[in-house]
Amino acid sequence: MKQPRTLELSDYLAIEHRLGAHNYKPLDVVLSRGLGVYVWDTDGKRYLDCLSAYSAVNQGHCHPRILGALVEQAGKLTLTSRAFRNDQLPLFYEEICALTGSHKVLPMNSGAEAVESAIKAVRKWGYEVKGVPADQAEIIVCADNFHGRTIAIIGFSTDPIARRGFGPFAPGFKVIPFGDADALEAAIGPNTVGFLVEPIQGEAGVIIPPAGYFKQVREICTRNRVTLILDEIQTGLGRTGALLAEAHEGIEADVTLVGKALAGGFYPISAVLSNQEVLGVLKPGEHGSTFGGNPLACAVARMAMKVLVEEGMIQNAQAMGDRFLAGLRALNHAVIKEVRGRGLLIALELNPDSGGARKLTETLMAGGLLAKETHTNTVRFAPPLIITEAEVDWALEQIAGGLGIY
Ligand code: IF1
Repeated sequence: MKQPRTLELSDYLAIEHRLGAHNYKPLDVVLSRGLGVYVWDTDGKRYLDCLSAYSAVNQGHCHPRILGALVEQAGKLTLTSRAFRNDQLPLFYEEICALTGSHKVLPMNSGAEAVESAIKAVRKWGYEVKGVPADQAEIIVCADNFHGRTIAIIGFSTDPIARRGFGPFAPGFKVIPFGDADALEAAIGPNTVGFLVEPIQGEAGVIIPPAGYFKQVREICTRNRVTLILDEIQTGLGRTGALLAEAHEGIEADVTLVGKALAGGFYPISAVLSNQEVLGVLKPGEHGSTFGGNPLACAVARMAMKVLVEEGMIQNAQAMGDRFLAGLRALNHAVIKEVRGRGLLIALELNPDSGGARKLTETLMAGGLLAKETHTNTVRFAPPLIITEAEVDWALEQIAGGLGIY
């Protein structure tokens, strides 16, 4: 049997540098295996994963029950297109609606596709139900948003790096500050059809809104007949210690977007969750996707949702998140500017003169903990929701040690 090529770290880096587009600056670690909260590099070194693939591996790497569902379905039927029906999609619909209290589902693949699909559906709802004049629909978004990388989405990003060189952009979006309900009220006009917002701004650095903000947002949107679209692609599926982050705010969105951990890191699947009034505007032939709602994605997602609930991951995320946050706040180190978080979506913001978040992530990597900086001074900690007390305590020791170098 052909022996696997044994490459040195430098070989992997050189090939990637030579042949791959340089649209990321990853840490120089080459991973080859993952299980639970751990991943291993090609030299067999173990790391505690504190990124969870940007919250797409909430259930832990290679969860055996989800793997089993993937293997079983992959041997039966993987893709039919939506020209025909399959036996997994209706069951996925039933189970995700029961879990989230939704009444209609549009299955897509990536998070950005779910966001784009929601924009299309809400615009069409605006024209056909709310009575907005053709092509005049407006959607309000927040500064420092992150909703994906497509042209329409980066068109309303306020991050110059995400926008530079990609214009021209799509019209019909208005930007307001996050956390300011008065700004939302003032921005709404007769053609406003939706307010698209993350319950907690992830990429912006885990920005938690002021208490009561979303209660005000809910009332303003209802009163002005503006659909509240919550992007829970990163905050959803247990990440913040509740199934959906909206639960912490005591509100319900009109449209909820989920993705990432929906299939436990095994397969891209996302969904637009809403009701007949909004998703009922989509008629045959008006929207679609080759892989959207395929039986393999649906079978894997069904098991991913099942283990999330059955194995108490959501409750564990709340308990371990409280422990992680309390531990970081106890560090009380001069280099720390702020600790923010909810559940296991946590950010450590360092003071500008600290040497930078990237340096901390490189120090942590040397000690066997993988985390990612967001912008210059913030490190995000988002381990799989199955992390134990002992593993949280070990992570806190590593972080304290890493900060001690300053
Ligand atoms: C990258 C982080 C960024 C998201 C929210 C939609 C999407 C995402 C709230 C789009 C995706 C990923 C994309 C990845 C890095 C990561 C990320 F916040 F999670 F860290 F960029 F902000 N809504 N987030 O977070 O979903 O199309 O990627 O499936 O693009 O670098 P996608």
